[in-house]
Amino acid sequence: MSFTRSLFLSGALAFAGAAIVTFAAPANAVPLTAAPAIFPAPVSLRLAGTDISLGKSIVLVRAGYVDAETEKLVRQVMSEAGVETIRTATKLPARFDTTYVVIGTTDATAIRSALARTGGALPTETEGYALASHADGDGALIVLAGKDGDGLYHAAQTLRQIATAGHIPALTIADHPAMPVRGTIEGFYGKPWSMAERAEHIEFLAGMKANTYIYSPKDDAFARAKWRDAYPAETLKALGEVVGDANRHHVNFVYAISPGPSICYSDPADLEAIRQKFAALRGIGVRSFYIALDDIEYTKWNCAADEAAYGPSGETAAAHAQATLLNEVQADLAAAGHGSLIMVPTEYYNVTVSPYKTELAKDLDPRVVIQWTGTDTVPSSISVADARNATKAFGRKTLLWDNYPVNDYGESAGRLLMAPYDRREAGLSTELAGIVSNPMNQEVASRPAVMGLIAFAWNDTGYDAERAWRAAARYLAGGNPQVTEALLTFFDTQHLAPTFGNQPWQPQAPRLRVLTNRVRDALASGDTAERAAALEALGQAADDLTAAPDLIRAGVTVPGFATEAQPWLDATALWGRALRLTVDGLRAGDAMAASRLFGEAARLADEATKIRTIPGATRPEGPIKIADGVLDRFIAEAPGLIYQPRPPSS
Ligand code: 14T
Repeated sequence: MSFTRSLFLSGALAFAGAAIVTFAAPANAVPLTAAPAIFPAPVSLRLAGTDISLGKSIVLVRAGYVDAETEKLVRQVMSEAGVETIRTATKLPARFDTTYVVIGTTDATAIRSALARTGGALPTETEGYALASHADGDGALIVLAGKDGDGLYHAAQTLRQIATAGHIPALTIADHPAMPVRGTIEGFYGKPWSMAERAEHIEFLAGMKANTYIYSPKDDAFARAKWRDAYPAETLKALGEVVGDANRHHVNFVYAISPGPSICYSDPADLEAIRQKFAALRGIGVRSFYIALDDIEYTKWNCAADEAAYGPSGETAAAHAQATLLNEVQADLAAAGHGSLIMVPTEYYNVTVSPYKTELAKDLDPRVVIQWTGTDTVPSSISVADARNATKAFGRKTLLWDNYPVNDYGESAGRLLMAPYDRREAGLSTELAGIVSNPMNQEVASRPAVMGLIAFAWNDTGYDAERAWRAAARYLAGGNPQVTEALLTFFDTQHLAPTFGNQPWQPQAPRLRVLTNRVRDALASGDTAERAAALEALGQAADDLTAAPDLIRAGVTVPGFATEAQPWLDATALWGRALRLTVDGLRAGDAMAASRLFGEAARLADEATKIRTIPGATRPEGPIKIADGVLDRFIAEAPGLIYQPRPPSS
């Protein structure tokens, strides 16, 4: 994935929701440099003069331990920026005659003194980093200082986003994540992602400074339906490659098993089966583990032995049995030097205090991390108060399982969920251990929502939903403004975010709704100038819709998007044409022409509604929905919005 500043977000479209952006160059002495586009928005960024010219040859100084992937990334960024020769040195000269890039963690003396020469402050937070660059003598000094190895890797990712051909801006960045856990949980029903999609996704996560990928596809039989069975050797090998990618890219690969549908909690053989499964995954490099107990029966035991061990079945007894099992596994992990076990409980979908939650909170080893999804499985918002209630109910800070943009439930049939990541309250970082998104069956199409979530988890108080959404469109478009606009036009038709009820939490097609309603009002007002203007604007939107699919197919630089979205793109072009005919019908001079145009529009709309999801690609399948409730209604109602005298009968 190539992802340099010039490709990602063009310099003029700065995405710097940073606390400080100062322009240190004196006015009218030199042209002002714009703050570079960094995603997620860093905690603080200060420009320190005009851009630094890198030159053809630079010197790299490694201070202390630097992992291979981080160094590789720094070298790659430099060569993409036009650097031809990279020499290495162990210390800095007194005077610079060329560009020096110093990389390391703050435990190394050399990084501390290099950072001091730039005036940058030492990072102190976990995963934090400082990136400072300035011209010095006849050369330049660029320092990437990580609080730890992860922080240093994030610094290298930022370097990638600020480098342009031959230059990087002179600046000082101090940055760290607000939440310790940020990423995704492949936790949906339906066709699991392929190993190649997982590898691409993990690289994407790393580029956005996310740090967690949880493997929990509901339809991996070896993780759920047949959880006791060992993976075939070739599956394990393929998974191992993904795990290796994740480890190299500073993304924690968490393996989840879902024994709930058939487990006998008190059977030592079942505990042993979990240990065996985890041991096999440890063998391919997994270091973090998870037990999922969602979507299972918890008022009936799966075996008679549990009744003998834990008493009559019921919520409280289930919580006790689950906690007993999980505590054993947590103890194993601690003994093996691994971190916390993560779990999702059977009651994950609200924060109401209940017998089950109270028992779980009481019995479960405090090291075990608990997930929940909000005040519903798919909630319409998540507040700090909700998270505080979760902390109380589960007896510890929780890890939010955010069911957006997942599209595996009935209400999401025929939809891609492409609205901004929104309605999560700033301040959640004070109450949550982190957030992971449950994405769509469509990996690339999930990225705009996931990017929003990651930006929020990195810097919740500086998060701007609309801005992150545009940055995501720009990212998919490889920085091309026309393709970015085509994507935003398309996203508007996939803006509806359903809940499990009939009230969506994000509205459908807000842009098109404004334009169609303006036409309705203009027709009713009888104001001819306004009528013409409103129809002109809607006609333009129709043409934009018609053109968007081809622009997207030709211009989106992340492979996979056009394939995943294919039926939606096909349907969008038809709806665009239907809307254009409708607008022309409303503008037609005579009734015959109008009714012919409306008839043709209805035919195209009908053709569009027949397009279905790609068989096997999604759960559930069904007709593709495009700006439903807005476009279809307007096209159907248009003939009734103007009076059409009957064409003379012949
Ligand atoms: F464990 C959870 F946090 C969770 O959300 N579990 C599932 C999840 O795998 C699925 O992708 C998501 C969205 O459909 O919701 C949960 O699955 C359900 C929940 C229901 F209430 C599936 C059907 C339901 F009726």
